[in-house]
Amino acid sequence: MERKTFYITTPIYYPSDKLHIGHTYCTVATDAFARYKRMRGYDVMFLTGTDEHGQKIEDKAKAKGVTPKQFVDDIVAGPRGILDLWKLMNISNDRFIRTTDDYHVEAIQKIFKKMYENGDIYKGKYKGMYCTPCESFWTESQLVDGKCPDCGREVHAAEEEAYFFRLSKYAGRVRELLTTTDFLEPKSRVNEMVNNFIDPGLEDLCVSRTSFTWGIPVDFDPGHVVYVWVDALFNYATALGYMNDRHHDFEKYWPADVHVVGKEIVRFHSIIWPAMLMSVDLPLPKKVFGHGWLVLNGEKMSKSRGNIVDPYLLAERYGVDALRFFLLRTFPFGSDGNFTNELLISTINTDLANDLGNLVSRTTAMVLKYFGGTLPARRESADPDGELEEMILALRDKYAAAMDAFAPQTALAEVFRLISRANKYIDETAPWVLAKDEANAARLAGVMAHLLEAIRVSAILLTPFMPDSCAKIFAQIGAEGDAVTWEAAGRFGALPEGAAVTKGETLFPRIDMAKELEELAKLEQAAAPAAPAPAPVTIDEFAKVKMTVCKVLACENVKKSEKLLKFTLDDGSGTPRQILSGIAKYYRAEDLVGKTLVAVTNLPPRKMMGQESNGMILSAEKDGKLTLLMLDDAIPAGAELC
Ligand code: ME8
Repeated sequence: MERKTFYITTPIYYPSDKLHIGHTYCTVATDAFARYKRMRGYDVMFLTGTDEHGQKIEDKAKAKGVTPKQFVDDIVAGPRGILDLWKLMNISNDRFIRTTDDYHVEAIQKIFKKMYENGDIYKGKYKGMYCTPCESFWTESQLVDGKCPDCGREVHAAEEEAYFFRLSKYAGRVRELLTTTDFLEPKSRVNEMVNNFIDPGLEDLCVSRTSFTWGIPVDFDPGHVVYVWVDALFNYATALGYMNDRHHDFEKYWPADVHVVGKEIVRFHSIIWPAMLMSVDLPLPKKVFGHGWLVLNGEKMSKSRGNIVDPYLLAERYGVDALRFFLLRTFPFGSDGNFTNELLISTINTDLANDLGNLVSRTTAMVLKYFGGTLPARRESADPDGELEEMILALRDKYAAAMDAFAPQTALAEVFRLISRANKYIDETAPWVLAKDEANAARLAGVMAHLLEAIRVSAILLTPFMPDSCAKIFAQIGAEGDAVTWEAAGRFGALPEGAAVTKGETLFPRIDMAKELEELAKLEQAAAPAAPAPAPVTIDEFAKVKMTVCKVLACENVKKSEKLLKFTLDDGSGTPRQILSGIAKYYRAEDLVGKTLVAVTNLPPRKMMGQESNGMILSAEKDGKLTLLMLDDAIPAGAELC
């Protein structure tokens, strides 16, 4: 019988910068889904790749003094590039497409022509606002606070002769697809698409550019290059051989079972992509799943914001499997998740070192100590074996339901419920007590067998997440062949009699949190881009700041504020000046009376904790330590700094 196919894709990544942990999240998740489906016997095609055209790449290459192709070659295939990263992260993609590959370029030209010939692409003039980083045109009404609604960055006015795709023609069919089927998930994203984009009116989409050249040329109209999103989206079809002879799997795998994409590109995948497929008369993908972002302090990671986390650094420090696991265990896939180093380390320590690692090392150590590594055939059951057995038997279906719903976090939570239960089972059955009396040998063997089964089934189900570590676990408990299949994850007692347990290396060493956080902070600081040099000020600008010598007449703490001190100052004008300053942590109010300080005295008044402050007292700060600027008491109040 022919195996059922499963075609799954990640987005194709922009090789404009090195990839960060957010990109890794998307690819690792897709990899876990692909491995899960393979384990279930599907014939899987897992595609990823790179999206190499567009103005952004052309600009960056120019700035670096290389050709766009040289630029992308380095980021895709160079040392520590995208291909290296996926190898490091143990990504099991079956194919990798680069949109600069010849076959893709030719196919896109044919597809563009096909849509032109069927009347869905026509020539017109484009006027609008363009976001270069997103390669997106926007109308004024779509902008948010005058900025790109996707990334929040500056846009600029652009006008050019261009080809348009009749997106408006497909609005009704796309709306129906989104609202009456499970095409787009999670469901919350459907409302966003319908309310924000479809119902306000879908305008035809500008699908060619003349303002730059780094793209696929429209072969029947030189000077125009194909809009990068048309070029990019069709990768999912060309990579299988659509409109080209390089590959021959289109019939076999199309339509895609799922496109896994980040939430900001759901619009392209759930509106523009199905509309273009309708235009060329191809079956639609079965699903688009829009996952959330990994954020740092609430902000999306991006190199331009300087807040990226380097997957190479993390994988090298903690191991690839621990990183893969952390990403999918910690954050619900459909929502945003806040990445912190603390969370990463505590997840590794709690789940992997304490729970899983301990279960494996305690169990294997006991089987070795009590039985020399091989359990005797005579085994006895007693409480609480039944409960553990039931949990083991029920786990596979729960896990499958979660994985089929693209909820890896839930699937992992189920596995870890069993792992915790198994650890508790050790305490309840107290094997070290049983071991004291030879008469308990059969019962002790029964306990060990239950533990080994809990480990075996857990490791099968954890394999899509941590392939290498699970292979090591199988080796330690002597599980192989039929005992480690999906089918065997649904059975109790699949570990063959006579299986040999061996002692292995520590799977997940515990990390000293405090020491590690300090180390990481140092490494991140060393890797951080140097702060840009402050913009120079002219002498005239500097002269605008009025700095006056002041004597402290009175000083007290501001009620209900831990930070603020209230100063009454003699600034030489004859009228006392009130300034509030956030230095209560560093000075006692009474110690400052009579001191000679410097204040900026031409700032506009501002209210702090309901009280007016007229200026700013100068102090010096280094490494978190703050010192007021105090002058010789001989300098009179009202003297100006110059
Ligand atoms: O969008 N958290 O490429 P891309 C989670 N070339 N996911 C993140 C993320 C984060 N912090 N940062 C990025 C493109 N991603 C297009 C795709 S497909 C035909 C063309 C995800 O390199 C992002 O959401 O900017 C997207 O799904 C993927 O990485 C690629 O982003």
